Amino acid sequence: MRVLHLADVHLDAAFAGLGAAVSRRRREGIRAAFQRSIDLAVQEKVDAVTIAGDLYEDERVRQDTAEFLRQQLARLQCPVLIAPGNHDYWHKGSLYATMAWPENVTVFSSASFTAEEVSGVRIFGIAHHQPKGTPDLLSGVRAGRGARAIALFHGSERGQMPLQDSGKEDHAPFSEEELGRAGFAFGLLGHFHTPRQTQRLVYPGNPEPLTFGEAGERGPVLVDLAPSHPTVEWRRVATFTLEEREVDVSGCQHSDALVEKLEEAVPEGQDRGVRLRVVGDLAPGIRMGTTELLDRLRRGDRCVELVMDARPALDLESLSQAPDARGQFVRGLMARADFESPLVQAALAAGLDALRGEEPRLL
Ligand SMILES: [Mn+2]
Repeated sequence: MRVLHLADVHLDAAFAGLGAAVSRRRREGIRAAFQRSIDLAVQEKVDAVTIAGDLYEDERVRQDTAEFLRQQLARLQCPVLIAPGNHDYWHKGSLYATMAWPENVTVFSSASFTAEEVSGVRIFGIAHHQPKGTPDLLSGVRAGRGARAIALFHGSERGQMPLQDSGKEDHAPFSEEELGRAGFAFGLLGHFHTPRQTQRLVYPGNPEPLTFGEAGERGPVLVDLAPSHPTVEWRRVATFTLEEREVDVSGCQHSDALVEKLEEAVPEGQDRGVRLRVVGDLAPGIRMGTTELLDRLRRGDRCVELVMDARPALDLESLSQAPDARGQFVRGLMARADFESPLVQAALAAGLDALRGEEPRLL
């Protein structure tokens, strides 16, 4: 008994702040990754496709995407079981409730577990009915007697939140022990975007990268539910790659040199995104804000984000001539034999920050 398991596809995600053209390409990437997942399920002749929530984003999903979903799922000869999560929670106006889904698709709409039998295995699914505040879905649950029981739901394994993406809320918290106590041999889960696998559960992770910092294998998994410890294989379907690069801009004397240096670090190709961490000393003459820099770096609709960690370089010559406490402070330090030492340089930077009324940088 083999299933293709997916979660956290996030069709129609917003990708705010990347510009209209790039965010549209990213959404197309999500669709392509989903389509490839369905291709994979067809090729692998799996017994079922399971989806553990966040298939789409309720407040943003478009009719066009709904039609796309319907057409893709109808390509499958096998059952498709969907357990709605927090982003695609079940409600009367939801796509799940209002759309005519293909016959092979079952959307678990109840807020209690119900079972579907597939190839001699019972798959128990459950729906979130609200976008937040869903309690522990496993509490008091017993799978009962019968064929092997597998759980399919969207939830947060307790103790794993700190390892997951910042800003994630604790939706439907549960523990691995609870899965066992409830009589489930395995959990096909969703919610955590960072993939996770134990002997008793799997979080496949989002198939298409959604934010920077998502490295490693993620996306659909082929799960063989027959062995006592089910086996899990990750398959890559992503279209975009997102990289992070650090660029030291010390030595760039003017804004064009700065832009050129950063452009060199932007990878070629429309499906490669990069987050540039800008470090080093920014020449004193450069007065270029992040917005203006991004405008230039995103020419040709490239997928670029910036983290500005560069500090303005100190113009010691003019600082030492300042007719105030700053000038006195700088002249005092410059007179020292150990002026070039890291400690004095750090004291210089911290002192100037303090004299400007800023929080001193860390020594
Ligand atoms: Mn999600």
